[in-house]
Amino acid sequence: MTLVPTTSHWGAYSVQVEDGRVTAVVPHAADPDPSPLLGNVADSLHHPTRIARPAIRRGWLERGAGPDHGRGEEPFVEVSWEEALDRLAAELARVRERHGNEAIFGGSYGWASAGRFHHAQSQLHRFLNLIGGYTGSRNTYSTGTSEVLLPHILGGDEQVFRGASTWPTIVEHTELLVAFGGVPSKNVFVTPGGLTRHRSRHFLGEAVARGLEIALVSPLRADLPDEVPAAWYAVRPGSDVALMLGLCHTLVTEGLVDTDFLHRCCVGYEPFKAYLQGRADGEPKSAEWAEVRCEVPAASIRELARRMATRRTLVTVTWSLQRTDHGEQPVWAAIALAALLGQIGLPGGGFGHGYGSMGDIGDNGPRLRPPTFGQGRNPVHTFIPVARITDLLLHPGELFEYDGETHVYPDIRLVYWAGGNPFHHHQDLFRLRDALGRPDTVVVHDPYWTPMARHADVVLPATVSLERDDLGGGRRDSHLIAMRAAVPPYGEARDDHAILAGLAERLGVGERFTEGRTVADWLEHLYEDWRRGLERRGLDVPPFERFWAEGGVRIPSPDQDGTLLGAFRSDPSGRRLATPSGLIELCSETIGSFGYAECPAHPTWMPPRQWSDAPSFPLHLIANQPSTRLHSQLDVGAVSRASKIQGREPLRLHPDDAARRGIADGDVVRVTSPVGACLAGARVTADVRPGVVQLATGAWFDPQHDPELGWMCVHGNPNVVISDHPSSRLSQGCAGQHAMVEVERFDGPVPPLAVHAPPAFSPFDFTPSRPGPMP
Ligand code: PGD
Repeated sequence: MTLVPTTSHWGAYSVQVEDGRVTAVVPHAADPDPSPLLGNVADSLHHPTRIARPAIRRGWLERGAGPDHGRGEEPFVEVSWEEALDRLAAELARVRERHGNEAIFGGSYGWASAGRFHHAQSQLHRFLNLIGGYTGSRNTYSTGTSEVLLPHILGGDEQVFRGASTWPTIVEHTELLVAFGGVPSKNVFVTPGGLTRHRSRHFLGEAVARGLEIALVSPLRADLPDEVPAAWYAVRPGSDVALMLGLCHTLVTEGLVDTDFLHRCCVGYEPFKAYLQGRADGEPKSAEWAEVRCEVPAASIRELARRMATRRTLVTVTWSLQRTDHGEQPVWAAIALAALLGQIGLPGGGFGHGYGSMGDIGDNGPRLRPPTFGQGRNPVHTFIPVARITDLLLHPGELFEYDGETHVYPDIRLVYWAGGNPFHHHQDLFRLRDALGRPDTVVVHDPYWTPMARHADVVLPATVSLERDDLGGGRRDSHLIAMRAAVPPYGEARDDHAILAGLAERLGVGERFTEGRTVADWLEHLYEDWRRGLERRGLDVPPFERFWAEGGVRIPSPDQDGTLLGAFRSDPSGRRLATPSGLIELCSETIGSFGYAECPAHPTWMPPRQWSDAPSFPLHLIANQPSTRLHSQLDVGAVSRASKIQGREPLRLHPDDAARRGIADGDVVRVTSPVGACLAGARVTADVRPGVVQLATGAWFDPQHDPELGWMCVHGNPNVVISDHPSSRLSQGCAGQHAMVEVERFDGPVPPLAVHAPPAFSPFDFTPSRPGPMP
């Protein structure tokens, strides 16, 4: 049996192929804990929702480019590659000439697939840069709020994202892990670009075996593996900051604060302390004060604070906590809490961000950049914070604030997306749908008829990783994998590189785009470049030919350990942080000077805006990452489909909430909020605290109209019921994690899913008399 190696965001593996079909998926030999998501690979490869041929929305062909609310509803016309690329090249030329490159939105956010060369966004950005640039996007949906906050208070984000205590250090030193958001094991399989050895669950088990105590602070027990013992603090969603402040207040009033650390390494303790004591607002942030907001008993809060002060304690916050209204606050308040304890920079102590949010956080693999494909430079400077996509399309010319500055939304005429699915990642999806009616043209490359592809005008079928040669590895990966094409491309699918090379050729930049190299030449070039870089650091890897023949290479770098803030801690004036004070900023004059009421100068409790939707919408919805797929990827795969209830995404709710509404396990339910409605399948469980429901992201958006109930997603995409409001004006980060909702049993006939089948196609008469957006 021949095994063909490859890698993915959920890990490295090999496939066995017979007659062009994958018959077995075998995890990488070095992976001690392979991802269950590997089970989605085989049957999604040739699923009917693969895009077989280039397709153009019929209305775009008939009526030409222009604002059109037919997107997402009209049939497609399948066309030849020549036809599709000629028309698209002409449309790109038209938009550039009439409106300038600023009118092209090419941010194209999304995870696409692993593979250093065939990375969809890198390919697209290189192409757009060569034709004069594009309006881009900044930051990520993952950590967009922290990415803007952390430079102000720690001088950057590297210290926490990749420089915090590694798992082996935690095993050795940490006595108490206070995990806000837990350490959800479903996420640790995933790392952008891949992680060959999944070891965090193993390390967590080892730490517990050595006596690590865990305080799980989350409304969901599943945020820590079942087998890991923990004291469960089932907070009300969105109230962690109140709990953190209650802990800080206890430390202050009971004299448990490390004043030496605060004076040596931090600024802003005094104003923060004054806030804790309620000097300005008359409300001391005591444990009793916190109890009212987070619903954890005051006595438990006090007891936890005392335990934290007497042990090596690591305070961690998952990324989901900053994906909320006022999402800066839980991160900043946790840093303040860790600073009060005086353990920042100590091995296994202080603050961590994202353990359990991503596989490589805490991993001690090599800190070496994998081979990288150059994108060039974007001559256009207009941008949006990534989660402002709908506002961008709806409000051209309007001002927006971001990180202390004011910018203008440009007038977008052409939206170009490759490797992302905004109808998965964005919020208030019916508003997004409306906004996507505004530009002249929407272009999508994707292997699948995702909801985004269905809302495009020009849809170009991309290959998946198993259909192309590439190099793969994540940013802390122990291996670089020779990803070999295992099966021929589906239908007429082409690599993103080949698609863009075809467009580049038509627009006169073909040679500059490809640099005259074939894909094989590029892979060898990127690898050899990387190899020379390693050589300069005294690290030896084999030449390309051997690497390719052997299916990959183990990167010969010692595992990394330690914490980047350790050096700062021992010499704060010599190893200044890149903050205005050179120290950790518990109070930031810079942030205060921006005057954002929703993000003041120090960590502050503010009730999440959606809480005011109660009592009409009394249940807290948590819309977190799924355990059965990566985001919306391979939603049609076996593992993802097997988890659905009557074909709907499962919604977990507490038995008391279910009983009150007459809902039984397995029922189809309707979820409503002030923003929208969706169907889901009820899963009744006591692992969710009362008053909370959980519905993972990633079920493909399936908008259908009911004559009585109006529009809803019949599949269970939670982003239909979550408002499109940023975390704050500071970061403008995605706040998609939470909403207030009501849930009721759905007694009507359950509508069939449309989105797991291809869209409608229509013939088209291409005689020259027909209009169409050709110049
Ligand atoms: P994916 O489903 O990974 O979601 O959002 P993102 O858009 O990244 O989309 C990737 C798309 O790329 C898929 O359609 C896939 O088919 C396509 N693709 C894969 N490989 C290729 C390729 O080689 N070429 C091309 N052209 N296409 C390819 C993720 C985003 O969602 C993220 S990162 C986070 S953290 C957010 N999380 C939340 C959340 O917690 N709660 C809510 N409510 N919403 C969220 N949205 C965000």
